[in-house]
Amino acid sequence: MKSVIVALSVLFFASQSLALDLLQNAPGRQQTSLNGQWNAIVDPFDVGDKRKFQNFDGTPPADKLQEFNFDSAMKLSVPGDWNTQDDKLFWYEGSVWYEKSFEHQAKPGKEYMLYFDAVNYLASVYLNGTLLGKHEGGFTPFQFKATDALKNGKNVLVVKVNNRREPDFIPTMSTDWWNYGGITRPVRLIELSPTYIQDYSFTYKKGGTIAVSVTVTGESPAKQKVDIALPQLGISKHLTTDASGKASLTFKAKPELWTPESPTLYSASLTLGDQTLTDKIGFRTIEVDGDKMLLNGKPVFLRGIAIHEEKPFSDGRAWSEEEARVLLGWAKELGSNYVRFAHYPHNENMLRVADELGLMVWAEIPVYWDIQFYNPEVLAKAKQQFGEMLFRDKNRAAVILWSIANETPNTEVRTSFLTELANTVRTTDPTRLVTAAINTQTTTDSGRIIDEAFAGVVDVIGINSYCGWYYDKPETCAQYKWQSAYNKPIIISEFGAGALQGWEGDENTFFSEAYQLRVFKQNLIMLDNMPHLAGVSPWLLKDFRAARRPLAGVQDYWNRKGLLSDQGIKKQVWYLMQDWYAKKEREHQR
Ligand code: GCB
Repeated sequence: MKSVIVALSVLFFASQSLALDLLQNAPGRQQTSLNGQWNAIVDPFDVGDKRKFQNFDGTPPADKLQEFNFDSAMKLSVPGDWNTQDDKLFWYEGSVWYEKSFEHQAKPGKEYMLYFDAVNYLASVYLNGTLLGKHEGGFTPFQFKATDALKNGKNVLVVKVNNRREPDFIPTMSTDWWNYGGITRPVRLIELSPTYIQDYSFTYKKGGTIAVSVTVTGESPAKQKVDIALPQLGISKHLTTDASGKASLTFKAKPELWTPESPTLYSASLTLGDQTLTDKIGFRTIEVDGDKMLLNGKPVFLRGIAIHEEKPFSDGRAWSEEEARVLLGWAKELGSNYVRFAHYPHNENMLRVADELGLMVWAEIPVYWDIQFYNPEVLAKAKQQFGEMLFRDKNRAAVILWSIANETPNTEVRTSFLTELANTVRTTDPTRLVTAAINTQTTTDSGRIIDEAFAGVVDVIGINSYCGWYYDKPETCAQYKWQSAYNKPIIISEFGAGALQGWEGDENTFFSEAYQLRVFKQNLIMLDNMPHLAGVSPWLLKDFRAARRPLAGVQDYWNRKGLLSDQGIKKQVWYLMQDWYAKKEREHQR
């Protein structure tokens, strides 16, 4: 009887996996780019909604005053945040109507999908006057079928974007990063055959097997033949989809495994009729054994750096491959084998370049500080955002850690919310580790004890620790004694101090480079003595825009905790970290 009850309760409480019908590998599809200059009308009072000022199809507005006229409106670049494109919009939080016309000739028998890599935060999409759909969440992709609304000849696409903060949003009212609004990532009109490959995944399993799964969708998904090839491995397989369009296969293979030192990626192709999708796939395993993280079965120490998705040499949202190469190139130069993509899903280029450069990735959604943990709708939003990120990035070997939260309060309602989220993530992707950045330890005279229940929920414990900056003298950090109630790997997911690059001042002067250096030196002694330590990601690569950081002449609305200035200039602390990572690498090789 007992076992039956257990089985039933498991069934009852089992978290559902996050299934989505997004397109896998959007950049690799046949498409027309809708990037470029768009017309834009700033609408702080949401007059556009109420007055129905536009027919959204290019015909003149019914409003005889024609106050809302796209033709004479300002222009904004897409992709791009609006805040750094026009001084007047620097602080703006509200609605902007975007409009773009484009020519289109439908090819016989083809389907078309409008795919947005990300819009922050709410988006309503109208094509030739038809509302295709709405999306919530600022950092993940979404798509709408466009075939029926498209016309041959001129088409008018209108997107209402709103980035106003609300209590039940993720993130919520307060964050320590800039609330950049706009169509911040590419917009694609993707061309599909009536029956097409919607999704696929490649997973490597311990002992030398590769599992491939494919989902075909559209007109007739059943009994479709899909050819899979990994030519460098001499592998070519044929799959046939079942009644629901799914097919999977497991086979033996001996790929060279992906590591930071040798990030081997294999060309993969999936062919359905005359359509072929290609990708580059790395194979590796990641697991935890006691307090060690094992990459391909071997202990690995994560030498990392936290990164915000901002342009390398200025403020503004980054989105391009070129920018990803600069940001991640710096991480490599520092001696990193790992990056923490704070505090939201970064653009797909960041993941693909990390795959290529051999940087293990901590990926997270903006469950940041105190969101509405009691609100089931907010839990649903967290699952949706996680699902969209996980779906997009599941084929990236670089991603080893899914982070579900950053610095959340130690309350029962938060722990049950995050436990549910952790279970959902594990059910959806059992091949990676779940983590979170935690900052609620028990403080004693001599240090800190990691003992809260939530640390028991994650596979790897992230700890944000600001000894020497927000509390305690730097010298006390070196004396810290850390203890953990859990025999699990710990990553110091943040530590740091602010400094204005080039600012004169001695090591007792807050915001001088010398003070920042002093804080880092003492923290590195702490880290050298820390039990269970499996990695670190100091806060952070580069100074970034933050509305919470007003100090005139020093911060000027920049968070100054970068190892690099807002223009990418190295601070003294950069070289200290670089030396420490070189030392860690040598220790690890021994
Ligand atoms: C933190 C947060 C991070 C902030 C940082 C800071 O603990 O996780 O988002 O930017 O501290 O600079 O205070």
